[in-house]
Amino acid sequence: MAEAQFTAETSTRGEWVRQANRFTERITADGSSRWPVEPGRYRLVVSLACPWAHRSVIVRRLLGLEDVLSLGIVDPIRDERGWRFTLDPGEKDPATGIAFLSEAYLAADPEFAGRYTVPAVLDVAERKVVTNDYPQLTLDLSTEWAAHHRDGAPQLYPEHLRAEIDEVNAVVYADVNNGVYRCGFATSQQAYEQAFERLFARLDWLSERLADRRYLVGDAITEADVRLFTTLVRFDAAYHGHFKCNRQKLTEMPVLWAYARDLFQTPGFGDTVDFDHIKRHYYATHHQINPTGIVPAGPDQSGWGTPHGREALGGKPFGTGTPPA
Ligand SMILES: N[C@@H](CCC(=O)N[C@@H](CS)C(=O)NCC(=O)O)C(=O)O
Repeated sequence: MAEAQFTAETSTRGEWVRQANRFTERITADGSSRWPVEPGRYRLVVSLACPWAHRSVIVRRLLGLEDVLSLGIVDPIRDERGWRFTLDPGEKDPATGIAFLSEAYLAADPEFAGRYTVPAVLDVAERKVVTNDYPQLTLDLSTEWAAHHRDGAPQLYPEHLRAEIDEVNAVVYADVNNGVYRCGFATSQQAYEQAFERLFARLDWLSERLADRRYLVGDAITEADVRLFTTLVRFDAAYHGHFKCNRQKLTEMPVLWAYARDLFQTPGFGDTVDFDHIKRHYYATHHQINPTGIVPAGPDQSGWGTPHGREALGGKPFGTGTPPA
């Protein structure tokens, strides 16, 4: 399946073009969509390997939504039927009873012929996908789910910073979050080199931006930091080798490395990272890139806990709020 999809999402010039999100319904506070916010009704299904899913895991934890929105974690290794609940007892998701994420996609749309992707939010009782629209999902956790946030939850998408957050997110998405995939999944030298140039030019821009400010927008963590973090934390473990994003390692870009360590050491970030799932997923499931499926033993991850010195730049990670427990 991976091979076929790979071809389907490659342009004639060898560029990787990501499929659109198919299920874009929203879960809303006022119930104006078909799907009202309701504690216990929905389940967030993720792979801990996936950067798009990882965003939602971080935001859910930062906002303290664990008790109202449950979490299902799939096996980092997909088989030809896609994501599986093989980590759970009986190899079924305990909340919905499904064995494959595809069951929930096909329940929502029997004709669905795209990739079955994470993150996906399921209606537990109906066992079907409500949304796989990952960019909207985390924003909605900040806004639509506000009535259920924990005391002291940070403002990840504050109104007065939204325009700037959106602007940063757009370039980080195009050049960095998706840029690493465009490097890794390119099938022509030229497409790879173009993606590579754009990626590292943007990382240089980010290094400059973050040299004298602790966070990307404002002086506390926001959605923009969450989105950049999930790519940076995978950089040396997966993208540098597997996707050939190798002008430098993250550990060789001093500002970004300190910034990433600062976030890693912030509750809600590092404690949601699973390097084992990350490495096994990338190296063992993209057969077109790594046919042997051998998962590298490195890199040494011990540097993540070392002092970063960025407190000196000021800013407070949670603003007027507090860290999650
Ligand atoms: N929904 C987006 C982004 C989410 C995404 O790509 N998730 C990956 C994991 S990082 C996935 O679930 N892939 C499943 C597949 O390719 O079959 C997409 O379709 O490209």
